[in-house]
Amino acid sequence: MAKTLYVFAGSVWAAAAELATAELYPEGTIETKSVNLVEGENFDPAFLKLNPNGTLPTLEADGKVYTSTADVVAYLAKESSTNVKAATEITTTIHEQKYDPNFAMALCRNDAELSAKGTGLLGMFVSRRHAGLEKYAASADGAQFKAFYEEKLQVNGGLLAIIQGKAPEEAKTTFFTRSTEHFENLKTALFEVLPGFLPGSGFIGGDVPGEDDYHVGAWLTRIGATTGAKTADEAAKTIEATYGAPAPAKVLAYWGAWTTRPSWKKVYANGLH
Ligand SMILES: N[C@@H](CCC(=O)N[C@@H](CS)C(=O)NCC(=O)O)C(=O)O
Ligand SMILES: *[C@@H]1O[C@H](CO)[C@@H](O)[C@H](O)[C@H]1NC(C)=O
Repeated sequence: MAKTLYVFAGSVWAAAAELATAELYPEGTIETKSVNLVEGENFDPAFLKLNPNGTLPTLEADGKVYTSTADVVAYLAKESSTNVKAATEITTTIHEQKYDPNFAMALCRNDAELSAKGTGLLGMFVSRRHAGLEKYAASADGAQFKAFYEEKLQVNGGLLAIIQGKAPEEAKTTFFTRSTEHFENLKTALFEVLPGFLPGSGFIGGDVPGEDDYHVGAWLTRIGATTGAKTADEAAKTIEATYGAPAPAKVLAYWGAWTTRPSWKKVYANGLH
């Protein structure tokens, strides 16, 4: 039966589902639809009716809707004709808030980072997303999601004010503190948590990726991108420069295992994200 996967080119967790799709299904088997997160299209009431959290990936299949990355990936694995190693607690770990790869992109630890990111993609993303939120919140069909919009407008508006230099000094300081903590958590993940569960070669799933690998591969690619890597080959250097130490051998081996696969090359053909 028809399956529609909702994705976006810059989305880290949609990429996990796209890696699974590219690994497990022949080209064209699964229809994908793009939901433009930059324009806040995930806040369209029509999309919120599908997924009340307004997040990607989302999968419609066989009359059901799968609304979290773990559920989408598990469904894709189960429905494929391939024997895929099921998800373990590793998937839960990599999705923990303290390792959030989206905040990895947004974090600013000081005025220099805030200024660089605020005038770059982050500033553009936060302001356009805000415009999208305001539009959908004001629409007739959006009335039923009032509480959802209010919360999103508050959080996104807070970040927008910081970027635009309109927030109270205290809000900015709190953001810098949270960012510094998050940066340290990401470093812990890369240097201690991942080496704790990664194999010396190949994948968590064995010779080929399993469910955990789709999640961890997408997470690691996003973290590589936040260190400034534009290609697979640059990541070892940019990770070392960002975190002040060479990436652990297991992380580099895992990076090599993923980035040489056709699925990874396909999903990240237009760049690491
Ligand atoms: N815990 C959720 C997180 C998914 C998520 O945060 N997706 C991002 C894209 S990578 C998203 O859709 N963000 C939309 C937003 O927060 O507005 C899951 O695993 O499905
Ligand atoms: C929305 O997100 C919350 C928190 O992550 C989760 O507990 C809930 O199950 C999600 N709802 C849907 C429909 O996915």
